[in-house]
Amino acid sequence: MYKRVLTVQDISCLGQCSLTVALPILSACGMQTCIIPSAVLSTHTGGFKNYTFRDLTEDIPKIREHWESENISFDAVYTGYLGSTKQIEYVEEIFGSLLKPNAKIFVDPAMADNGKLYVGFDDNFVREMAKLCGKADVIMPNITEACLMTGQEYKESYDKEYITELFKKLNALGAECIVLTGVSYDEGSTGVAVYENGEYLYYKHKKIAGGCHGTGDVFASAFVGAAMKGKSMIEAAKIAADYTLLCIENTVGDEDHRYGVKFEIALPELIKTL
Ligand code: PXL
Repeated sequence: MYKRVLTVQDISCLGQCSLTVALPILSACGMQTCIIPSAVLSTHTGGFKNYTFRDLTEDIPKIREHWESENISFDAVYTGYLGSTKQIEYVEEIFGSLLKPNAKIFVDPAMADNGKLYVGFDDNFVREMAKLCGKADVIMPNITEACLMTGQEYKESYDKEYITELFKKLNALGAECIVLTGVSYDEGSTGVAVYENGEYLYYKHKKIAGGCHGTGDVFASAFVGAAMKGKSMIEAAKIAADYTLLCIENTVGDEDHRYGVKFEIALPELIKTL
């Protein structure tokens, strides 16, 4: 049961997202967690100005080659925020060379939210990310990312038919299993919709007003950890959603903590549920 997981995403030195979230959460889930930092930023790009950005793109193939020469392989790879289409290409090389035969590929196409692309991304990046999603076993987009990758119109309010349509289009990209976050059919609730083997499943939970940065990464990391612990997709989605909710509850209203969620103090709860 001791699995080795590789996660490729940036290090935002402050801001509780990407690797500073994925590494502790996956470790807490009992995974040997190996990392490839795609870039080092002083903070994440949402809400801070003048952040530094050290691009580590050219280190990715070098790290891969070294590990190949050492016969290292992984039970799973989980990609998050990637800084360029070149990085997507290098990640595809990792899929082809560092995975055990039945390894799982999880892709979080972290590039947009609330109907908008994050700073620094363009349509070409979206196209390449859609191709990367086609190579994954499980993808974990939010509705904005799903719409951008499929060309479906982004809507703030929608029905189950709209989500089912989105699933069909994402499935046509090649993704077998889809975990769609932030699916809300009424004012007071939101949830996670899971599509697997043509089946639609939904886990509804309460919606907390205000929202916090980095919750997509918290959810995706806990989801990957739970799934690699052997939980079914919908069970893993429930565990990850409940944990993320707890992290948000611990954080909203704290004016000194505008940049991420206090996920650390909720880790014991996550561990208990696993
Ligand atoms: O949480 C996603 C994320 C990861 N990494 C960086 C980001 C963001 C979202 O804005 O800016 C650098």
